[in-house]
Formats: sequence, structure tokens, C-alpha cells
Amino acid sequence: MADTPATIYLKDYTPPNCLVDQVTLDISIHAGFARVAARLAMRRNPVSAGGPLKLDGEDLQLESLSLDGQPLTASAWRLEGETLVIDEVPDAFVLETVVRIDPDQNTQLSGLYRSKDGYFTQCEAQGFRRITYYPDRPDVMAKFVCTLHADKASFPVLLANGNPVAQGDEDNGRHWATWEDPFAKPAYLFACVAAKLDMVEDYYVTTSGRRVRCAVYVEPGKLDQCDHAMAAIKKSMKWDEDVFGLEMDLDHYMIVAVGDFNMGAMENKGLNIFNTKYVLARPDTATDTDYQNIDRVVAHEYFHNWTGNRVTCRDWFQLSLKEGLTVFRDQQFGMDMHSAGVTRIQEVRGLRAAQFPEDAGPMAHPIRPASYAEINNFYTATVYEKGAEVIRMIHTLIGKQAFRRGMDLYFQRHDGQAVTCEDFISAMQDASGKDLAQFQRWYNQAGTPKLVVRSQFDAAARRYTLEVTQQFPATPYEERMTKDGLPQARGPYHLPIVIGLLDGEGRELPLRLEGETSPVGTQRVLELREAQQRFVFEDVATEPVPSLLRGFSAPVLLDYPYSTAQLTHLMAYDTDAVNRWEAGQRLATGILLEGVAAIQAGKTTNDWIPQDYITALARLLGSAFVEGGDPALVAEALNPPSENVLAEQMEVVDPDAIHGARMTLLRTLARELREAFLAAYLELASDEPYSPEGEQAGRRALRNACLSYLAQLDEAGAQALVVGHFEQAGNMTDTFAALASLASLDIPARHVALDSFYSKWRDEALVVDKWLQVQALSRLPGTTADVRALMTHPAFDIRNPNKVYALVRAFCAANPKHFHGADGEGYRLAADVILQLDPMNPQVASRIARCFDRWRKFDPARQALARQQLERIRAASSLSADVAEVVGKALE
Ligand code: 0A1
Ligand code: ZN
Repeated sequence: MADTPATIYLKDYTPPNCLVDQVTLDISIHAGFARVAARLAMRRNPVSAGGPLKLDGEDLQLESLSLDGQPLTASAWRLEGETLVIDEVPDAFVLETVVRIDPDQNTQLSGLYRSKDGYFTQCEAQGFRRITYYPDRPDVMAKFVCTLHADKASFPVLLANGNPVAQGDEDNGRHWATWEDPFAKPAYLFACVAAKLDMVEDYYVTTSGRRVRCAVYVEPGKLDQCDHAMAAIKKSMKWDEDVFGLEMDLDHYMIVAVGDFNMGAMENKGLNIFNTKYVLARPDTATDTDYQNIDRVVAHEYFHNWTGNRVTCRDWFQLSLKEGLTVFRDQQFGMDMHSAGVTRIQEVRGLRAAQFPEDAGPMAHPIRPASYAEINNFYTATVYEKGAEVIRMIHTLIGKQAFRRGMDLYFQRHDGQAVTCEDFISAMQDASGKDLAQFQRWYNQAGTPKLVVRSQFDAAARRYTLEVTQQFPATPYEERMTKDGLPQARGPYHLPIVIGLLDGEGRELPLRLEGETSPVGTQRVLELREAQQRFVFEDVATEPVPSLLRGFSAPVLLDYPYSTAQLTHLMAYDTDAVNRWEAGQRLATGILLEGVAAIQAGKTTNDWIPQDYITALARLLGSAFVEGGDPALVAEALNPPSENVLAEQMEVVDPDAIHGARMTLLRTLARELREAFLAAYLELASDEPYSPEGEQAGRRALRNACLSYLAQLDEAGAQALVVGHFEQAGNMTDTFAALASLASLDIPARHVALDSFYSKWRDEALVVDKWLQVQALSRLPGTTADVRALMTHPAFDIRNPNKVYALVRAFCAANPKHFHGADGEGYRLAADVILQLDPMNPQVASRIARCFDRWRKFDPARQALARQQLERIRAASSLSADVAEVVGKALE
């Protein structure tokens, strides 16, 4: 059995004993190896306790080592594990090392590694130590100069952070280039590239007149897929100036796209490295969603230049300091660029699909965990998405203007520093005057709080009372901390409940709280601080329908006993788009859970679907076509909660009954509203030239939603419509929508479409990913075996993270019917992949292992099957810390 990986604790933080002022790197890339010479100008940290100099290293072969120009004798240094230790160092000194590394064999994609067109780096969180010996921690910030050498014909482009300062040719067809970054930075923001790439460039002039060269580098031949990313860079630069007064601080801002990348993208100073998925787009290769994701990821990485790079994290426990804040900023950007309502709805959907289950499972952790075994396991939905919700709550509690003042103060105080989440909160508190001490619980407590809200209406007193109770039970995280002797005190959260009250006609009531002399608007931010708190509204003539948690103002579970009539009322009249959508989701959830119970009781009828619901959806569909209608919002509202989200509502998950109920609902709606769906489908056809932007994309989303309903009809006519949609599609959004529907239909046209799609796109890697994904998500029997077969198809490559995510993760994370198949084949497939992948790429293996998180929520037979696979993984020899932590916690 693998060793349990060592746990690292936040409480053990101590400042570094040595600092680095200047790093001079010389990286020479050769066939089969690279040599890295590093010169570190260092000094003792005056505020630290002293002790030996320790430099992190991983998979390095040390060739030489000297201090102040003198080679170090064997007794002067040693390796402790892979850490280089030097007992005696002067107050200020220069340390020089030469190491040899093997980027061609670096399948982890951390450090310097080979991908198709050349060499790329990924240093967050701890990849720099795989390039050279270094105090690889974010609170050591240094200025970097980097010289690269490589074969000129094979790797004509040589890039690193900052500005190009010199370049030239050398013997044997090689060349070199030197880059200098004027800003001190932690090593995790270092990047360099030596590759054959095409480049497109443009300029952006900042408000203060700096002319920034923006460049996008891509695989040769792909320049026709860069326009959208370039436009996104310029939109992001403008937005950050307009909204936060933050300007680009370098003369060069470069994005390099690489096909082998573990994550989405990386914010290295001035030289962002992106997964191709978030750069490349052409109307015939990328969907509307892909285009929007590119906007968001480009914005995210660009925004990191201030929130992450100029002000960075003291240690990796503070990861949400940069990630939560930067996700919040990219969300605000998304709301300004696209439909605010739809953007927010998609975020809430994402939170429920990924973060809530995480918070309810074995890997639950606060947005700032107090311990971890492997930091790469903490790039999570909690740190990112819940982290963004926490920032959003501050924004809601103190208001937009105070938030802006808080950001200004944060930069004024901490520019150039490595800081903690408390430093951010203090800036917000000082700028707003709001006491945020209790609010900090959001940083230390895990689990999704539940708000139980009950209302009382006193007609005689014309008084409406909301009584709110908070529940925040401990999670496995708190239990683990207690076992470790670090019990975490728990208490009620401070959070904003944004509300409105609707009268019987759907009008918003003016809101006067008890103690106020006159009403203050029709929407209020109620501040919850107590475990139990009551809010009293005066002058309320008739019992209103409460619209609670508007805009999803806090990441909580809401328990309010809404009646069906109240939900239909909110669906029709709420002024808040999120809550109109939410009302529909609640209604659908209630109905689907009845359906699940009916199926479990052996019923095959669909009489659990109320006619009122069908009528409400018909009305909703119609609302897209009236003046001011919003097709994109309607498309969201037509999509009931996913099977995984429904599963979270059940005590013991029954994936077959959930699937059965959801399919029955979709088919019933398709049958009952056939004419309306068809009419909408025809009405929404367009011959405008493709644009991924707003309105047009919204109409396409609704049209494709109608198509996917019609595809549920077991009728030749409807199937012909889907095939026709596939054949006539003029863009990837439509092609993909049709293909996704066809992939779940057991008709000959399915194979024809899949085959023609593959032969057309076999050389376009990102499109092949879509081909794998639609098959992984198929509802048809035999899907598990198909996925296994696809793993041996030439289109699949287990070394490429995008392929693994498209086929295996899609299957495990988003096809619950088959992943949780009663024969256990889904679990076995996942375990096989994890075991095969772990020695090559532990980060990706660990992400697949997370698909087992909720195994204890299933019936005993499935639990036994899942446990068997988890134990099989745990028993593997030399398991990575990444997978060992995930599997260990799952089995705890
Ligand atoms: N900081 C990046 C995410 C990222 C994290 C780790 C990586 O490699 C292990 C790569 C990227 C972001 O938030 O975009
Ligand atoms: Zn980020």
C-alpha cells in the first residue's frame, strides 16, 4: 500500500530564511535533455530565524554548485530527499547551479516539458523546482532574466516573461534570446517557450498612453482561429481600466496556446500559457459556449496581472486570495459583456453541479484550507467558485463603490507583496467601515450552509415576518482537523440575503422594515449574522410571495416551503432573472423527485407530471417571442436540473430512477408541446452570417433547446429534423447540438453522422475532443463499453489531458446513468484509467479520481463496487500524493 502523503499545515507557516533578489537563468535545450544554469543573488531574510539554506528540487541532475564563485566542497552541502541543503551561507551571496533535466520525458506537464510544437513551461504551483533548485514558494519574489538557447529551425520562437533584450545566432544552427522581466515575481509565475509557432499581433494603448503589444502564438496554420482571443485581450484591458482603474504594466502581453496542458490557462507575468481550448475558435470549429469560455478565460488570466501577480499569495493556503477574487472579476466581466442574467444562472448551475457536491463530500474544505497533502488537489470548485461567491458577498454587503475603494486600498497597501486573505478583508473593511470579523468564517469553515426560512403574515397588523435559521453542520474536514488536534471553532455566517416581495398581481412591494419611517425601494439586502434572526416588514396589505436570495446572493441551500402556485407566480413575475429561473428549477425538482418515487414504486406512468407545469413551460416558451423576450434566458429555463444535481437531493441516490424520471419528463414535454417546439424551432431559423455574440447566440441556444426536445420524440419525422439540422448546420454550435442529440439515438443516422464528423475533423484536435465527448455522454445502452473501445481508437491519447477530459472525465462526471451502472463497469473503467495515468500525469489522474467523491451516497451494492475499485487504486505501488490524498480521503 502507498504511504499516506504527509500533511502540510497553514499554522506551520514561517517566513523564508533567505530571499532572492535576482535570478539569471540560462536554459539550453537539446535533443533528449536541457541544461539549466541558474545564478541566484540571495541574502538572509532579516525577519527570519536563520538556519540552513534549503532549495527545492525535483527530478534534477545536479552538475555543478558554487557559492560566491567558489565550487562547494562535498561537505558543504547535501541532498535531503530532493531538497538541496547548505548549512553555512553569508548574509548576502551568489549561488550558482547547473542542472540537467529531461523535458522530453516530462509527462506530468509540470516544469519544462515537450509538446508537439516545442517546449513549454508550467510552474504553478510547484513546477519551478523541476527546472532548477530554488526556494519555490510564492513569498520569495525576485527579478528574473532568462536566456534560452535552442535549434533555430525547429524552435524559431524563444519567449520568456517581460521584455526581449537581446538575441543572436550561435554555432550548429542554434540561436538564443534573452528576456528580462522588470517586476519581481514568485517563481510560479516564471514561463518560457521554445517552439515553432505562428504569431498574430496587435496594439492596445492604455489610458496613460502605454502602447502594449498584444501577441497570440499558436501552432502553425492556426492563425485563422485567433481573432476572438485577440479581441478578448483588448476587451479585458479596457474593462479593467474602466471598472477598476487597472492598467497593463508591461510593453508585451503574450498568449501562447499549447495542446498539452493540465488546466485551462496560466497567468505567467506577460507570457500567459493557454490550453488551445481557450484560444482557438472559428465559427465552424467552436461553439457559442467555446467563444464565451475564451472571453472568460482570457479575461481571467489578464485580470490576474493585478490580482495574483502584482499582489500575490504569501503561501498556497491563500490560493483563493487570487483565484476567488479573479474569478469574481471575470464573472463581472462576463455579466457586462454578455447577458447578466444568463451569465449568473450559468454560474449558479456550475456551483450546484460541482461545488456543492464537493462541499458535501470527503474532499470538503473551506476556501482557505488549513491543511493539505498535495496543493495541486486544491485548485478546486471551492477555492475558485465558492471563493468568488465569498468576494461577491462582500461586494453585495458593502456595495459597488466601497468595494472599488477597498480594491484601491488593497493595491495601495500591498502592491509588490505576497499577502494573506486577512489583508484583503482588512482593506475591504477599512474602505467600507463594515465590520467583517464574523464574515471571515467563510474562509475557515467548510460545507454549504442551509438557510431555513419561514414566513408569517399578520393580516390585522399588516405585518410580514421572515424567520431565518442557519444550519452549518461540521464536515469530514472539521472532523479531520479535530483528529489532528486543530479543532476549528464553528459559528453562524454573516451573509447577504437579497429579497423582494411580490403581491398577487406580480407587482413588487415597497419595503419598509420594522423601525424604519418609510419604505426604501422594492429590493433590500438583509444582513444575516445570527443563527436565528427575524426580519419584519410593515404595511403589507396581503400575503406576498417572497423572492429570496435574488441573484443567488449567498452560496447556500435555501429551504422555504414554496407552493406550486407561488413558484409559478415567481416564474412569471419576478423581476430578478435568476429567481425566475430558480422558481422553474424548484418546480422541476419537486416534480422529478415525485417521478423518482413513482419509478421506485414500480410505476411506468407519467401522471406525476402536473398539467400546470406543462402549461407554465408553454407560457415560458411563448415569452421568448414577445417584445423584450430573452431567448437565451428561456433556453436556460427549459433545461431542468441535471441528474447529478438531482442526486444531491436524495438520501440514497438511485441513478436509474433519476435518469428514468428526467427522461420521462423531457419526453412528456416534447410530446405535449410538440407544435410549440416545432414552431419555435422554425421561427428561430436565421440566415444571418455567424457571430458568437449576444442575441444571435441566444436565439441559437433556444432553437437548439427546442431541437433537443424534439429529438426525444420516437418519430421518424423528428429524427429527420435532427439529421437535417446536422447536415445543414452552418456553424459548430448547430452541428454539435445535432450531433449530441444523435449520439443518444439508436438509429443508423447516428453512425453516419459520427463517422462523417470524424472524417471531416480528424486533424482538428479540439473538434475530435467534441466527437469523443458526445459519445461519452450518450444515453444508449453499451456506452461504457463504447468508451472503453474509444480509449484504443487513434483519436484518443491518454497522455493528452484534453482527450482524457473529453472522453473519460465527461463519462465519469457527466454520465451518471452509465458511470454508476449497476454492473460496476463504469467504476472499473475509471479505476483502470487512474492506475494507468497516475505514473504519467498524477494531476490528471487525481482529477479523474474525484469522480468517486460521492460514492457513499449510493445503495450498498454500488458502494461495494466503488469501494472495491477505490481500494484497488489505494493498493497500487508508488501511488502519487495527488491520487493517494483523494482516494485516502474518499475511503476515510
Ligand atoms: N492559476 C491558473 C490555474 C492553474 C493552476 C495550476 C496549473 O498547473 C498545475 C495551471 C493553471 C488559473 O487560475 O488560471
Ligand atoms: Zn486563476
